[in-house]
Amino acid sequence: MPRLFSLLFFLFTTAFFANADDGYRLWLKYDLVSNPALRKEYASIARFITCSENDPVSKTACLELQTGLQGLLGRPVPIQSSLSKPGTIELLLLPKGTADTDNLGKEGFKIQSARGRISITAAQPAGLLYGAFELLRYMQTEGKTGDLFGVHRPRIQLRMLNHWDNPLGTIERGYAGASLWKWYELPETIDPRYIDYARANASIGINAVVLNNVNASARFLTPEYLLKVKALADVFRPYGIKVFLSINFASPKILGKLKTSDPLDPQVRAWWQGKVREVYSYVPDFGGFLVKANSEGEPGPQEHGRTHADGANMLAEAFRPHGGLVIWRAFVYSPDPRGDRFKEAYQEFKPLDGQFASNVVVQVKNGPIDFQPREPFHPLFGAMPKTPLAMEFQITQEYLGFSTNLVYLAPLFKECLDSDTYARGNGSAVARVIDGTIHDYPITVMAGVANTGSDRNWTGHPMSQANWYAFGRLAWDHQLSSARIAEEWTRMTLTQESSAVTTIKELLLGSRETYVRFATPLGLHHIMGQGIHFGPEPWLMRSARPDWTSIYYHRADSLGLGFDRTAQGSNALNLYAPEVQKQWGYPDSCPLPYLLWFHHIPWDKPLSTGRTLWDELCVQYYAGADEVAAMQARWKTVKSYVDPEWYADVQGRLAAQHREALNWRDACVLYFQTFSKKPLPANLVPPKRTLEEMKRIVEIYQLR
Ligand code: GCV
Repeated sequence: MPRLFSLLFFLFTTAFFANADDGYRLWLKYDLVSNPALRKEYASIARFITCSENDPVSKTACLELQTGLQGLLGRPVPIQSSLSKPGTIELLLLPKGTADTDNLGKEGFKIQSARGRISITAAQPAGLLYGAFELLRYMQTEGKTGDLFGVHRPRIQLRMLNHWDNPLGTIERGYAGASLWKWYELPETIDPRYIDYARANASIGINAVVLNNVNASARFLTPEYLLKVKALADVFRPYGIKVFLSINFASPKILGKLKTSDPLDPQVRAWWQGKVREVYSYVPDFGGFLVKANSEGEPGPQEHGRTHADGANMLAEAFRPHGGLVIWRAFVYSPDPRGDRFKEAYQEFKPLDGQFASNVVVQVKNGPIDFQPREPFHPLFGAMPKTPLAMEFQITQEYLGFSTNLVYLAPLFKECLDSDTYARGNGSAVARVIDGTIHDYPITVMAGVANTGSDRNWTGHPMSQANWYAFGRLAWDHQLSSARIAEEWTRMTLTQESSAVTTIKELLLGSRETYVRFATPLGLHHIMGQGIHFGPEPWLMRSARPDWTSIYYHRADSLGLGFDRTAQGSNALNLYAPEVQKQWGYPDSCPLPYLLWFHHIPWDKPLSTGRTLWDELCVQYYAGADEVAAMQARWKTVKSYVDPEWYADVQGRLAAQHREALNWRDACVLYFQTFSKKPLPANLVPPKRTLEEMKRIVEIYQLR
């Protein structure tokens, strides 16, 4: 293993630095510190690195620190094994059982400076790894984004990427090329990119990955594929990353040739126990299973008359001897035309609170529908005190313009994390629910559906790297602000020039709201192109299921627009605490961003802006499209401060985004006008295209 590791490290460093700035190096560029005074200062504190620990993760920490410092300082920084002259950075594990080690936990670290030396201390090797990256981040951002010295600890235990990668190399909802995992080449060939991926994750604290799609193929549990999974786990382990798999609940039938996959059947239980034992024989530190069951056609316990808890607990029993977890998804909804999809996960899972085994976590999407550009927080976050709930965010931009749109997602993540559930009174923010503060959850998890792929720049849109980065940083510390994360990322990735940093930061920070404005303003949701989930299709009225159409959600008619979820409508509001109901329950006081999520509003109703609903809707659509034009103009101002390849790539994508924003604007304004029957506000120039033309443009995306 050590040999393999050195070889991989060599391959990675050569691959990582092969090209100038095609985006491959992500935020780990380690270019020379441009400010000479700072470079001198850093050089004086980083003349040597002392590493006396011998385990693989500590060794990674030392090598990463060395690689980073050499780049930043422009000269070699030798690693030595004994202590410790002035100018040394020392990585040290503390003796077990002291107050300090208890305080630092498994992954925390402390950075101190004394007698001309900097020490990074931790109770366990992962802490040294995260400490090394923290020190590097400090230097990469020229000390402008946060304090270095002191104790740092993650707020969430499992900070996890969920890959929706399929066995044949495609990625469900992936917009950055093919899967990173070359299943047919594994385990014999280890693509050096695997290690680049691992180090990027480690640098932002991600410590777990689910390798395959939740719409899972059973083949990942065969011995042939477990060997491949083992090969990846071996690469990721020195970076502190555990591997998980998504499973197909019908595997006992598919692979075991049993007559049933009923979770209460003794043979099925024995099959899973044997299978889990087998998985651990390949990957001794395997993390566990992620399960999508009885959702969108995936098999699950309900086919056998059993509950989600029966299914999850059966798997949990198989994991108990090995210390693994079952992460059971709450993304379920039935095709009831009279129901409200908003309520369905709540109705299925709330009654099961308290029935799950202690090694089960229920993973809940941030909102009740499906990763829309804006959603209210999922009502389950306020309703499961006895069941550890994991957060599931989507980093890949399924509903946010794929990889042609610049949309920085930290504000979307923060909006949900900061929402108060009132589960235990005032101050019960979603973040404090999932980090265990409110209900003392013993296990805490934040997952993000990955946006990585085989594109050279990893994420398709180069600026979407910021979303991978922001997810990791927020999973480590959800108290960080979107602005700070944007500044860190910009300084590490694009430029140190302060006016350009400010401009790029502002571009990032405003981008999500701009997308909401030109696509789904005022609380509209799920009116995008059918199936592909790209572009507008508000007129969609027929689909395989009613809750896959647009009219199910916007409910436009001659009277008004929006989904009435009050007591007069579906009463979904009732799933929230009374304080939340009070915020959103009345059309006159409901904040405009959530208005049409909860209310059917007459076209003529004056809103808090002083405009009627119809006028406000038009103003938002037009403002959103104009804002994209403004983003293009602002990007131009940073031209001389960012790499030319990046500049041109982002410029092209912003132009495409502007075209798409105009499509959203014209399609939605013209379509909703067929209900409102009103002219546009006087200061807006009506679309030059007709509704029929817009329908044809959008239909093109649906053609095979
Ligand atoms: C993996 C949405 C997506 C599906 C995805 C599903 C899920 O419906 O469109 O592609 O399937 O969510 O999260 O399971």
